[in-house]
Amino acid sequence: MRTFIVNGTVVNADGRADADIVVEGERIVSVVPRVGGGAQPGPDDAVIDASGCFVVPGGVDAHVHMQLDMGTMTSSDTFETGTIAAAHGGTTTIIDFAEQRLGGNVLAAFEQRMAEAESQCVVDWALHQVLGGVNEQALIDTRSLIEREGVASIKLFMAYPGRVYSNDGQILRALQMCADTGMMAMVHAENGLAIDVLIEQAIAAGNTSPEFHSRTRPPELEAEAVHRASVLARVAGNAPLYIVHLSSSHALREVTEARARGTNIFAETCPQYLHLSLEDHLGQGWPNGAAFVCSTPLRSKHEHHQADLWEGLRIDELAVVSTDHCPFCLREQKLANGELFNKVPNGIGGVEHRMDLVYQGVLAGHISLERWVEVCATAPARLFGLPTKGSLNIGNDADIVVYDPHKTHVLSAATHHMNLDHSAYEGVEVIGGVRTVLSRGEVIVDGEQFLGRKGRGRYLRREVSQHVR
Ligand code: DUC
Ligand code: ZN
Ligand code: ZN
Repeated sequence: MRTFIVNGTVVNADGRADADIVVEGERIVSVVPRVGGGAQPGPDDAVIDASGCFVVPGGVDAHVHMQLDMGTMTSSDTFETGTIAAAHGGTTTIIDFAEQRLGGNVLAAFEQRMAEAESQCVVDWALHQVLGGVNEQALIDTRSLIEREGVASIKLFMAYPGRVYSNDGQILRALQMCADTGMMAMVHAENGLAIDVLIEQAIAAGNTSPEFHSRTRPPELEAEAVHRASVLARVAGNAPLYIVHLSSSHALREVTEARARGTNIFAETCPQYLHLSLEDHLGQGWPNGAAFVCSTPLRSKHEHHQADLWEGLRIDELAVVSTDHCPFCLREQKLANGELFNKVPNGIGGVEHRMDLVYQGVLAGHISLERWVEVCATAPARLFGLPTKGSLNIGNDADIVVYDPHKTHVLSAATHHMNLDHSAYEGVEVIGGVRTVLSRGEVIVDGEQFLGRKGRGRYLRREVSQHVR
């Protein structure tokens, strides 16, 4: 059976057109401009009328943490609930992480994560490999994951000493492996050793409330780490480097300067840094202030970070918007370890709201419609080796979103689909919204109705980034 999506405006990263899309099985088989009459469905074909709507590629969220094991607790969305929420928000591909912990085995960590995700995802999914203990064996094993499992990216931490932290020597070795193989090195760029001193001093002074999470992670220590990572990447032979959850003007400036020097560096930001600020939880105290504890932290409204991040997206100094979706329920999880900012698990839930929140930037004139599609779908697909995702081209997977620019809704824990008892975006009004979502040709969301099935999502073996070779 074929499905025709008719009467909409098809938007890709490189332009828009009044066109109809024909889907056969799991693939897009034609995109037919309506100037020539459009596509003509037969009596047996399904027809989706997209009048008044944008027809865009399904979103690719390259940074999420479903059921992330933190030792004493696990992030609250399972792969099933998190991907259902993603689907409702127009995201049809997620990339999560397999995590090697300090002293752990990379291949065992990968197998375990595969087993957790495999039977649950409702949309297509892939994994990055976290290296939490870089050593010779870990690098040998990680290198083998490209061929074995189609894993083309790693993640390293410059924060969290004693946990997943890598020192500069370890980072250099991992980056040399990336320069050699083409694997993308994602880096959490914050100077963890300095941050730990500031945390210790804040606690000793009795400054324990939630906003001290942000105050002990100043933007200078993010920028310093971005700079150091970019230098190490160059010294390693210009390894492909991707800065995750970039949150500040200071860090963005370092990315811009590194690019000007020819560094192979890319960066993502997240909806929380575009829409929320330190002032959202200043003075809120417990428990509500804990909702905004995430790393990198939210920045002050008064320092122009948000305006700079939107501008960075517009001019492609920032390539991607991912969510870093990492939800924890407020009382049972965020507060489980007591009312101390440094004991609150880091993370905000947002996988469902990314497309809507970035679309608000189109309405505000920060970025174009095409750029919205690019940063939410096309660029992450290209950067992370998913050639059949992220654009509405003939032959690509039919991951398609019918997006209604006239819909309005209010974001709230009462209505979202994430397994999360609060929302960092509670009460935020958005214009625009998802109407219909297809994943590999199957309608999985129709209005408010979820029509997909647990386990239907497919594991995606990935290629080396299109930006590498
Ligand atoms: N970094 C992430 O990427 N996600 C959750 C917490 C963190 O520090
Ligand atoms: Zn991080
Ligand atoms: Zn993350």
